[in-house]
Amino acid sequence: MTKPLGLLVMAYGTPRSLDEVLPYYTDIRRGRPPSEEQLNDLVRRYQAIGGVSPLAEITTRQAEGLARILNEDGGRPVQMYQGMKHTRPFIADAVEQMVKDGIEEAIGIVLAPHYSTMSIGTYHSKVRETAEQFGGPRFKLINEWHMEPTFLDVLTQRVDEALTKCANRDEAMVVFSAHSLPERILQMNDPYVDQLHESGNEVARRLNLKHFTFGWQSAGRTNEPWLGPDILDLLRDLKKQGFAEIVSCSQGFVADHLEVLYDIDIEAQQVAKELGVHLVRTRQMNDDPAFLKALANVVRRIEREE
Ligand code: FEC
Repeated sequence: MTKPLGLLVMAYGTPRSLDEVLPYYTDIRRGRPPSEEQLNDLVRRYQAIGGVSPLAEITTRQAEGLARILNEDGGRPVQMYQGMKHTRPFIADAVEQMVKDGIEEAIGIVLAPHYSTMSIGTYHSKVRETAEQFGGPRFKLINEWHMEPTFLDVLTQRVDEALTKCANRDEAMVVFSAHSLPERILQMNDPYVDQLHESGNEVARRLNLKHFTFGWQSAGRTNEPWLGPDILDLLRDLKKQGFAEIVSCSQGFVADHLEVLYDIDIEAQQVAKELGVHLVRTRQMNDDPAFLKALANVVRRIEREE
């Protein structure tokens, strides 16, 4: 019998209660605890979205749904493991468990579409480091999947659906956004910005959009410059340009979580309200079967590659 293929599904991770916010935030900051003010601000944001983020639960549904599709498509069976970047089960825990279970070959996919050395690259370093430490498994790691045609089908449908909520869809502006990163990635030949443009441009082409642009959201609270324009400034600028309806497509994320439920649904909506702008957000992918099928296509394709 063929041995199952290990499937490591990786995601950001989220605190499961407000008590876990401090260790989580400390991990994000690579071991440096946040100041009391920073911690209180983050706790306040979690409280504003109901106390905890739905991310953990959604990640589990996505990972289980993806594994189910792969185990029913007639291809090599998979054994799925979840590995989080900043909470338990950590990526290292998952890799260690794979070794204990005798998994020899595995594929790793991160639940984020675009590659940056500072995002997907750091998940991959952790996988490689731990696989080396435990002597396996042999991994094929997926760098990016933002141009997978079936993923773009769902993304296009989501933007189209949001546009139907606008009074005048032809005059609405679509803003494609992703998590901001420190501007220094621009000196590192990093593909992140180009990839965000590639998938956004393709959706715009498919929908024949008259008005679309790119912005950045959720920048970190550090002293160095981050990629801009920030989505809040962009909203103000677009209002000045005369746009009364704006669709926000957070295409860098695939789940409802803090960066969407707070940064867009609360913070950006507040700015839109002050400006008198109608802001419509596209629905996130979550566990939409069409989205999970798109991920399954990506996994099978990389499996076939030499
Ligand atoms: O719902 C939740 O609880 C978790 C939401 C969440 C997601 C997420 C995704 C990404 N991040 C990325 C980069 C950075 C960089 C820093 C940074 C900081 C935070 C903080 C929180 C947070 N991130 Fe995050 N991120 C999420 C949550 N992120 C909370 C800390 C407080 C704050 O700044 O708001 C800055 C680190 C530093 O201080 O040095 C950089 C990127 C993604 C998208 C790719 C991915 O999902 O991995 C890139 C979801």
